[in-house]
Parts: sequence; C-alpha cells; structure tokens
Amino acid sequence: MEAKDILVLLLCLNLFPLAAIAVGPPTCPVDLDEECNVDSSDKWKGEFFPGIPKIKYEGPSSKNPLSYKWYNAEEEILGKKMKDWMRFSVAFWHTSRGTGGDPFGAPTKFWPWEDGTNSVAMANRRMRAHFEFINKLGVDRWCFHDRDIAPDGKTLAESNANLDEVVALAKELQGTKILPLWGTAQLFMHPHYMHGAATSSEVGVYAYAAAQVKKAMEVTHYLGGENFVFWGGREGYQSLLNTDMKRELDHMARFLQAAVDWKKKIGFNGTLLIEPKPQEPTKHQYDWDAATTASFPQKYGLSGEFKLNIECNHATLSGHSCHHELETARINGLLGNIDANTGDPQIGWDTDQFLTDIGEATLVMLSVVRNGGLAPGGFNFDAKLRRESTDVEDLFISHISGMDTLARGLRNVAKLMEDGSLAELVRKRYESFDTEIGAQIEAGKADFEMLETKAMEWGEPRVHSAKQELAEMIFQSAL
Ligand code: XUL
Ligand code: CO
Repeated sequence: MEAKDILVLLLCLNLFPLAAIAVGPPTCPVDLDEECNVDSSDKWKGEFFPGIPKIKYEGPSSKNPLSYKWYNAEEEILGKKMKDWMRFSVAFWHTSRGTGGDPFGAPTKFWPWEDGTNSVAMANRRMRAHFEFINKLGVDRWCFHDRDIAPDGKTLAESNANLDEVVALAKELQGTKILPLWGTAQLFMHPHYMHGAATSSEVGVYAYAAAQVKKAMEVTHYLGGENFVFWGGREGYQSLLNTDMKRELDHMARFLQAAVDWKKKIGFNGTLLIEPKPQEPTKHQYDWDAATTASFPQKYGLSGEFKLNIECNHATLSGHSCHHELETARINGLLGNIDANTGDPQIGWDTDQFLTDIGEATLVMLSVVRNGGLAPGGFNFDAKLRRESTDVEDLFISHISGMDTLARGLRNVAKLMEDGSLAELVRKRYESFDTEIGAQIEAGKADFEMLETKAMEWGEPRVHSAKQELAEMIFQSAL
C-alpha cells in the first residue's frame, strides 16, 4: 500500500487527527499551473478547495470535523425542515475578504487563489471560490456588500461597470439554486464617507451614497435577492459640539424614504432591513439598539417599510443580550433577519465570531420559532475566522460549527416546547391577570378610580415567587 492510499484509508475511517487534516492537501497555487486546470484568460476553473468534500450530516457521534453533527438540512423539526428554519447564508465580506488583520496586526490569511491585487479579474476568481465554498457547504444563500464583491473604479460609472461584470458572473454561478439572502451598499470604507453617508454634512457625499444604494438595490434585485440591508457604519457622531443631530436624522429619514420609493419603482419585493449597531466607530450611533431603530421609521412616517436585522454581537455591545434584541424586534413585528455571530465576553468590541454557545443559540432559536421562522429573512453568519486560524479548511470548520450550534439550539427548543414546563411557568406567573379585572386592564377599560376601589377591597396584595432558578433549571435540562 502506498502512503497516498494509507492517507485515504485513514480519512475514510475518520481516524486522522484534526491537526493533521488542518495541514491538508494544498489548494491550487497562485501561479495558476496546469494541474489546476486554469486557462490563460484568468478564469479560474480549477477546484479551490480540492481536499474538501461536500459536507454531509453524519450525526452527533461523528468525529469528522468536515461533517455536520446536528444540522440535518432535510430533517423536520417542529413542523418545518431544518433548512427552512435556518435559511443559512454565507457572508461574502468575512468569508471571502477576511484577512485576519486587526487594528494591531497585519493580515494573516493568504488564500492560495488571491494574487494580491484588487482587480476585477481577481474579484471574478474570488467569486468562483466563494461559490465552490457555498456549494460544498450545502447552503442556498449568500450576502454581499457591493464594494466587497467588486472594486471601486476611478469614477462612479467605472465602479458600476466593475460591479456589473462581477454580478453577471455571480448570477451565472448562482444557477437556479442559490440566491442572495441580502445585499447592501458598503458606505463606510471610502474616505469620502468619513462624516457618514446619508448623514454626511456634504451634499455631494449624500448624492454619491444615494447613487451607490440605488445601484446596489438594482443588482440585489437582479440577482433575486430576498432583502436589502442598511446599517449605520458611520451614522453617528463623536461630539455634539460640531454636529446638528436633528438635521442628520432628518437627512437619514429622507434617504430611507428615497430607498423605499426606488424599491417600489424597480419592483423589488424584498424586505428592507435596518441593522442596529452601537458604538464603533462613532460614540453615538443613531441606530444604537432594536428599540431605538424601531422607533425611527415610526417617527418619520416609514412604519411598515422596514424590519430589523439583529446582530448578536451588536446586541451585546449595546448592553443587551441577543435574546433581548430579538424579542424586542419580534414583539414589534420587526424581526426580519439575524446576523448570527457573537462577541467575546471579555473583549468590548465587535469581534464577529461564529456563535458556538449552545445556551445562547437555544435562546436565539426560541425567538425564531416564536416568530414562526424568519422568511424571507434568514441567518447571515456575519462572522469571521479568528486571526490565528489560517488554513482554508478553517473556513469550513467555522461555518459547520456555527451551523451545528444553531441546529442544536433548534433541537433544544423542540425539547423545551414538548416538555411545556417553561411555558407553563410563564403562564402561571401572570395568571392573576387571567381574571375579570385583569381582562379589563388589558382591554384598557380599567381607570384609576376603579382600581383604587379594588385595591381598598383586596387589601395588601399577595406576591408570588417568580421562580427564576426553576426557569433556569428547566432551560438547562434541555441543553
Ligand atoms: C458591521 C456589520 C455589517 C453588516 C452588513 O458591523 O455587522 O457586516 O451586517 O454590512
Ligand atoms: Co452584521
């Protein structure tokens, strides 16, 4: 038996230790050789992830890191297939553009297909890698920023032409199965957005941002995208001394109104989403959390036009839990989509890690199930590899781990619902309102005089235990 055959045997038997797999077979080198089947027109046709098979469900006892242990796409749970509860999508900017760089360190990831340029040819090749990744992972959706899939040109017209070229390829690679869960315009990286985009003090920047969003909406529509996202990359201020807050908020409302009008004009039926995000990079962001963001369209006559894209790491940065933000969105009929990442409990910035906490995932899925699912929204990971993870295989492992964690969350919710004791505990907690007076209060028919008469009649109220620890005990037993 040759060494190569022994390797195959070990891989088949799942006996190969993870550390050894991580070294893995090399992907095609940058200098596009024959073996990789790359043609001279620079359209990479070779396999970008040659050592990685299509990821399959193997069940919880599998030791194969390149398999699903809990996510079984076709399995039905609580009346829906797992894939329909999840509607997973891959975030282009993190997965295909993530470099591992941070404010203190240079990039650490050099994927073999990257040639170090920001050319359209490179954008096309990267798009091919992206779709091979999605197909091998077995998901049906992706999310993108305009400027991350195609490079800025010297003029707006050139940028639009670059985008058109890359989008045409993406459309071809999507085939009939894959769609964007959402698209968005990247309005924060370019220096001209230094004061914001829709909130910039420069009218030229406002117009430029409008043109960029218009185009990004058009390509999202063309690709069959299901949603379009706005988020305040730089929509906020560091100090009120030089800021006209009212004027900036009014401008933002006009901008969003124009987006609603454009959506209708081009016949885009997707949902418009706003993603709350506190701090980073400005101290006072206008879209701080779910409650703040929900009230904005109401104030400006845009109710019903926007839902929320809740990101778990943004939730914790705003001082809330992810579950709190999801429930705030849900009870207001605004839960549109989830960026299912997580922060680090000890690091106070947006680390965008894959969600791996089973308890948190269970709470996330509790909101999703109560919402009856997320469609036409879904889960965008919005998560990146840590700086220290540098193998192409790590891209797969991270997504599998994030998907399995949420799948475990869904399975746990099914257990909690079948058991019923948590719901019963909540029902009992409020049962004093399941009375004639309670019904009058809830119907808005109990005035202060009537309540005063009752309070006199009843005397000192009896107050029951909230059973916090019991609730936690029931929850833990489902994990
Ligand atoms: C930024 C962030 C973005 C949005 C999309 O913090 O979360 O990735 O989700 O632009
Ligand atoms: Co996000």
